[in-house]
Amino acid sequence: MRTEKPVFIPYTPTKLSEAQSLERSKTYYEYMDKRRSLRMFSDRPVAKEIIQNILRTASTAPSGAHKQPWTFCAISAPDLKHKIRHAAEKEEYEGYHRRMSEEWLNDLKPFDTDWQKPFLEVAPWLIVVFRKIYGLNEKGEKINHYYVNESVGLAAGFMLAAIHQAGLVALTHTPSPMNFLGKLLNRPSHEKPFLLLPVGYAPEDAQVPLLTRKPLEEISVFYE
Ligand code: IYR
Repeated sequence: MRTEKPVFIPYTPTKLSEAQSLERSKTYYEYMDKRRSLRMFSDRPVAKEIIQNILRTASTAPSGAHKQPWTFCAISAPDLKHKIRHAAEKEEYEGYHRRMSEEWLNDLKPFDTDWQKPFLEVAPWLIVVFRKIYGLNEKGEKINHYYVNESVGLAAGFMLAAIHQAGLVALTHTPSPMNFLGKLLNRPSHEKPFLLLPVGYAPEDAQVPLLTRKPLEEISVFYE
């Protein structure tokens, strides 16, 4: 039975004219359109405080019943990055040689990927996003979480935008299966790895595959 009354406080959004809204929406689109996934990184260090701010931004994402069902692990320790690289490469080797279909391998040709993942050691930080399938209260009792995949996907999107805003680059890497990450990072069994993001600065000679994005007409339908 509910005993406490919900508390509401005023919300004061930034007030903009229509012209300002138009300008800012366009500028932000053009800025975000510059974001690319990178598979190569500079070994230039990235200050911990920058990573902390990125994680704070990710945690501003909406979540089911505001349960915030995520844990973000940030790794700069070289020995741990080394272990993660080797465990990831072991799974990726299996993937490229046995698990992935002919069609899948063909679809990946434009990216020129293979089982080797040196960027997992070169990038100064690895961020591992975990989804918490349930929470625990102070007494160790289970707390329900809702829409965990959607919530964690949103947080990961906010994180990628924050990484871009900080002038850094990342790769949304999902070595499959990823359960080695929970083991190496000592996470409890109700936390499941969702995404592994190497994060750092782009190297001077960075290259990305020539890709285009679908035009608005192809990805949207307006009902006016
Ligand atoms: N996990 C592999 C394969 C891979 C799969 C997809 I879907 C990609 O968009 C890219 C790679 C790897 O990381 O190489």
